[in-house]
Amino acid sequence: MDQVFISIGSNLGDRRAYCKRALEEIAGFSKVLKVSSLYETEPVGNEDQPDFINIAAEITTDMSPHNLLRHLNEIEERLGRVRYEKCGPRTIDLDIIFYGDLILNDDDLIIPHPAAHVRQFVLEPICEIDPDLIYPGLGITVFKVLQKLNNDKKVVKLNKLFTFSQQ
Ligand code: PH2
Ligand code: MG
Ligand code: MG
Repeated sequence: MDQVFISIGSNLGDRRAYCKRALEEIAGFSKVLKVSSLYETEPVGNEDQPDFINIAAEITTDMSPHNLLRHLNEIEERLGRVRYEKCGPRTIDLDIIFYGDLILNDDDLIIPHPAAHVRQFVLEPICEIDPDLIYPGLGITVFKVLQKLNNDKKVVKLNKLFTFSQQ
């Protein structure tokens, strides 16, 4: 089964609680291998919004990428995400960053996530749990990709969310 990396973000309401609930729901249909610490991160893109909590999770699943995306979108809906504006504030955002070494360019799903290589708030949590991972399509480790970034936005590592143990 492929190793899949999911980026979790929240910047509305009880951000930690939304992240925790999203992880629990993800664990309901996949095997969660690793969860990063929480990171408090300054918004990128639309800067006029609250800081995010970002986390990375490494999972395995036998779901296809599109089926996984559908499940993640359903969790976003259950956790009250409303899409007011692109890149605007949200209770929860669940993005597929890597799906094994797959490279996919469909209209509704691009893997690796098209902006992941320039986003510290995505790369740093992934690097914490798997720094030696080769970035599909770039052929260098995520650690190297992170090193090359000049990001001036705040990304602060907080405590671990919780020890995630799955039966
Ligand atoms: N997500 C975005 C846009 N900007 N900034 C931070 N810090 N964290 C995010 O998760 C984030 C963002 C679009 O999905
Ligand atoms: Mg996103
Ligand atoms: Mg998203």
